[in-house]
Amino acid sequence: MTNHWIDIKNASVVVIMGGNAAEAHPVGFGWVTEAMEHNNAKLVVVDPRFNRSAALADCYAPLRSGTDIAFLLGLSRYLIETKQVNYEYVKAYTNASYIIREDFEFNEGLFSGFDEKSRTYDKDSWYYELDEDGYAKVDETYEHPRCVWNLLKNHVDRYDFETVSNITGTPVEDYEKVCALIGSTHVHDKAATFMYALGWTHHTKGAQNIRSMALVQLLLGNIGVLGGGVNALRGHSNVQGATDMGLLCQNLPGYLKLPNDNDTDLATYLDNYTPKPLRPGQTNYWSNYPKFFISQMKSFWGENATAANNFGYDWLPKWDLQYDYTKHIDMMYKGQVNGYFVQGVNAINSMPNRNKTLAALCKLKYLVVMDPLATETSVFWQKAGEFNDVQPSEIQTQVFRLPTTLFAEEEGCIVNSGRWMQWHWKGANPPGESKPDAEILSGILMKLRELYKAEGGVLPEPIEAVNWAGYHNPHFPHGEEVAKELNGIDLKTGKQLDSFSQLKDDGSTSCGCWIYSGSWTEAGNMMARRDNSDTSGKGITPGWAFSWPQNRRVLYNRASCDVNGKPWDPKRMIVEWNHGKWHGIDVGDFNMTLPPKESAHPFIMQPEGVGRFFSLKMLAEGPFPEHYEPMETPIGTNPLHPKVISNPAVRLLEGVEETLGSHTEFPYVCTTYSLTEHFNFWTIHCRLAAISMPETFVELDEILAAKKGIANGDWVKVSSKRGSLMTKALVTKRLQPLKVHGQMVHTVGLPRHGGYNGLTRRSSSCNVLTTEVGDANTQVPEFKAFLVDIAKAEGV
Ligand SMILES: Nc1nc2c(c(=O)[nH]1)N[C@H]1C(S)=C(S)[C@@H](COP(=O)(O)OP(=O)(O)OC[C@H]3O[C@@H](n4cnc5c(=O)[nH]c(N)nc54)[C@H](O)[C@@H]3O)O[C@H]1N2
Ligand SMILES: Nc1nc2c(c(=O)[nH]1)N[C@H]1C(S)=C(S)[C@@H](COP(=O)(O)OP(=O)(O)OC[C@H]3O[C@@H](n4cnc5c(=O)[nH]c(N)nc54)[C@H](O)[C@@H]3O)O[C@H]1N2
Ligand SMILES: [Mo]
Repeated sequence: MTNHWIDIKNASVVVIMGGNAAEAHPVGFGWVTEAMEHNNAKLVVVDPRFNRSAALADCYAPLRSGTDIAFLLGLSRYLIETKQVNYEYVKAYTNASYIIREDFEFNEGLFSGFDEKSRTYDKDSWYYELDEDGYAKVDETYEHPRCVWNLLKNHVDRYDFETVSNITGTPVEDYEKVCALIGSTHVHDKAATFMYALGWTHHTKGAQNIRSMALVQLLLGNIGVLGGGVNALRGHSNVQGATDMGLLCQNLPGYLKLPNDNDTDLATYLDNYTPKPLRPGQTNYWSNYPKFFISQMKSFWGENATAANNFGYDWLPKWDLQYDYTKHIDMMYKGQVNGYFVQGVNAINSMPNRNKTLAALCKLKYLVVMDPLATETSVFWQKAGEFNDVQPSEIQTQVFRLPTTLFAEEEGCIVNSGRWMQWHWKGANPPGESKPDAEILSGILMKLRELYKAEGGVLPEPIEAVNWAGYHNPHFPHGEEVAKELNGIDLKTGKQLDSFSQLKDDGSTSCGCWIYSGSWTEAGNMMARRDNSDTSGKGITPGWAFSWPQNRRVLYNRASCDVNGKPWDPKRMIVEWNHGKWHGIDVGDFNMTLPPKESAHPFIMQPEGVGRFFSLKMLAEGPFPEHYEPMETPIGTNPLHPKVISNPAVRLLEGVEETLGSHTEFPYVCTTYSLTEHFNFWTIHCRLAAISMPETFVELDEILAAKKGIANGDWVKVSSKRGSLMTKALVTKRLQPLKVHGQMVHTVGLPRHGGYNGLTRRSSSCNVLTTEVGDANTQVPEFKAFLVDIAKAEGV
């Protein structure tokens, strides 16, 4: 979240789109009802299903799953057309006036630089026109035909109300109401917040869904202000922390990059990831990259990292391919992988195309499952016979089950969606022989070192050099020790650092994760603070826990006031310039020693300091979002450009295209979602949760049910090109067929529920049906829009 949970109470309009906070974030949703009760806020919900969030909404609009970009680009067009734009904000704080290169083009659904064979873009033309000093050219008059504002206007112009409704199925009356409510926040004294999660990310254009919303928020001047922002609601309790810590295969902690094959040496690597300013006088905060990175290397390798050995750079693995989940399952499936560590994931239930995952696990030599529960993955062989002729006894994969503790059975820090690092204490002792993950992994490292010492082997250096010396017990580093290391230390004085502004690139500071700097200083554990005083009444509680970065609660907050430092809305003051000084209720997201004009570039992580309507080379499929159909489309065409139907830059692993179904065979859209009564697949092991929602089901609308002769409670078979499952029908008014491109499109819904190893009724997870094709940037699978058929099951 750019903002944080409590801040939602400051919103004038709350938009829940691409998520279902009332069910999946029921505690945080309390701040939505707070805004409605005490701030007269309006709640807008846009979702294919009339869900529990919709039940409380002032305005609900249905849309076809996978069409949010058309919806939001149409909204952008409406805002520009009706002049409901925060022009002062757009002028001062966005790249609207920047000029784009002459060779940039968009035609018939494709941007310039597309290579059909590799399904990738050469992105050179998606860039600013530069002057002789390397700075981006701007045209403050907005007359230049290639300034971003004119390109944006042109790009969204195609998305008029009828076109949008024709693609999304949203009735025009509903669409107009949503547009008017959101548009009402373009004035200085109103703000809208957008709350989203999987309804936007689980698509082949997930990242562009979120970009489309960011465009709307920039047009309205809603970023960096109280009650506004771009607010991703995170899933597992510490998934924010896991992402911060470099969970993704190409990241290092603190959103630094894991080097790839092209980063041949340290100097090249630092040069590739340290941006140069794109306008004069910019903060360009990533210019500090070398300080963050070298300090991280000191934390990784300790005294073994020296200037002479490039601070251990050469010991880091260099990636050649994106080894995300679907890629490595595909490699296993093709027999290219020996062993697989599954730590805190239930791959069989949660990951796409279950039958392929099952087949892949059968090809391993060994599988290690680290989990407190006996998950379906840890007994995968029991199901393997279901879809092929392999008998469980023929499967050679050796399985090791290492029972771990659960997060509540150890102390540590959990980072919530609002970036708060909250320390927690052990709630209970773990049962049986379970061990904390850190103890298991350290045990493996110690054993590997022993083996290398005794037997030798290739590439011993990283195993030998990794810095474990500081831990009291190298077999089990404690949470406190790791937290202090992540905060960072001045190696000359041995003192904890106060902030990442003290980091150096000469090896004299050590810091595991620069954004966490300040969380454990000489004054102690800032994450354990529990003072909830809110003196401003605006939900800013600096004495509660630690909010990265720098205990800042609202990111980009320089944008809450104008170029001269005067708050756009006095009631929404976060920082202001007063009597020759900055004052504020939050830590300023800029250098507070600079006068207003010199700090008037709030997006300090961008080398040009402004928000981007045109996102340059950031994303795989284009610098502007564009509507593409889901890979499995119920209408078989793209009404905007029939030649480019789905995302052209999607990665298609070998053989996957044949696993995609067509609308003639599988006519219904299927979407999958969470239930309040269960947490993913763990709580099927919990008796009370199992009683409250004992079995899975499929939701379908009354018209489709009548057409198929299906009554409420009937057993039905749901099938996709990849597999099928049996479940019970729940016939509901919550789903309605939508009129799309001249036809009625029906959506069916499957909850994330099921499994055969817990206490609920045995069933297959919805992932028997899903496809592994994913977002072109993140590879997150298209779990929310794929095609199925449904039929009454006879004789059950
Ligand atoms: N009780 C409970 N809480 C949970 C979880 C749980 O299992 N149970 N899971 C946790 C996890 S890991 C996560 S990631 C979060 C998930 O949190 P959410 O993303 O809020 O959860 P979902 O139910 O997957 O999906 C949200 C909504 O997206 C809608 N949707 C589907 N397709 C589209 C689309 O194309 N456009 C739009 N606008 N909406 C669409 C669905 O109908 C659904 O109502 O929840 C977390 N919280
Ligand atoms: N079709 C479809 N598929 C989906 C989704 C969807 O909406 N639709 N949602 C996706 C999303 S957002 C997510 S996050 C994934 C979730 O996918 P998973 O993460 O596979 O799902 P969980 O059931 O939450 O499994 C987490 C496991 O971690 C274990 N665990 C808990 N604490 C600890 C610990 O301290 N250490 C270790 N080692 N293990 C621990 C739990 O016992 C549990 O088995 O599913 C994805 N799959
Ligand atoms: Mo999640």
